[in-house]
Amino acid sequence: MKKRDSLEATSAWARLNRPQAEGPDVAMFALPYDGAACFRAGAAKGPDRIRSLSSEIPPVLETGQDLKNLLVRDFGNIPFGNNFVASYPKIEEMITQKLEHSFVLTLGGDHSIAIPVHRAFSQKATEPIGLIFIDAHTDLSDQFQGSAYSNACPLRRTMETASFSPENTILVGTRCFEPAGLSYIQDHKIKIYPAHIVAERGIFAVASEIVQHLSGLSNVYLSIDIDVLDPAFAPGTGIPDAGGLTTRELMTLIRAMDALPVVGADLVEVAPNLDVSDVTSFAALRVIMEILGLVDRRKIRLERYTLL
Ligand SMILES: [Mn+2]
Repeated sequence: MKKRDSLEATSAWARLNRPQAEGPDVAMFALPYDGAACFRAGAAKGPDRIRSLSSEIPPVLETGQDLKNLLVRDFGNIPFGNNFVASYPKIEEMITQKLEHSFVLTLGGDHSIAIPVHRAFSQKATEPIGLIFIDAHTDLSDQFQGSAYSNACPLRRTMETASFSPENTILVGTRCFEPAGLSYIQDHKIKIYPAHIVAERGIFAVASEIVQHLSGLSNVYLSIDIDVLDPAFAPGTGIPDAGGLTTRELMTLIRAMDALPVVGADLVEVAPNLDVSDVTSFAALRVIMEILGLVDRRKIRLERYTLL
């Protein structure tokens, strides 16, 4: 009863949710699945917790940007049966349907939920997609604990799609490398800004290089694992790895992507059961608001701000 209320409530998502909107600017989906978490589960409860807290925040960014004209529609939790991988085609279909008219923002769940989402973007795209993969981990294992669909594998699966590619992918905030992931990065010469480089060089310098590197593309996608943040800022996640970004750096980074045609995003791995005082969910809300801010500014500047 309560969940249904918050999903259909216009108070959700900083009072921006419009449950009846046709062709919204932003179509939000949640995939509350954490069956692929290779360590501690809990991210399945992330979307409901973030959604319920989202009524508590105002629709204005820290810069003073008011999002009141942005049409957001939460399509809720996508249903899947007992076999998540078997439901990929259904998920892909739901996402591709929305890509004609809307920026698609997907909430996880563990990071494996990005596999069908990225496949949907890849199928629908007519132009290559740049990927900014913001994560403590590389997620590039071909298999992990016997599964090709573990949350240690999503970036590897994405690299196998037609529209994403190593040359158009940039990793940010990385600090935990499985040897297989490290070799893949080296072999494919993937551009990477590990967390220590972000700390040394500053987020503005890194952001402007990212913009330069991807500026020739028509589509850019953000995949954000909340564990990119230092555990001090986001303790509520499956594998909190020390030495990460600050929430401030992450918000600044997203805002600096203004110069790129960002057409979609996912935010994953918020695990409320591992959280302290909801700080991770609230950090996720800040991230979501900055993403909405990107879409809002693009909408003001351009007629078309969806996938090409
Ligand atoms: Mn990840």
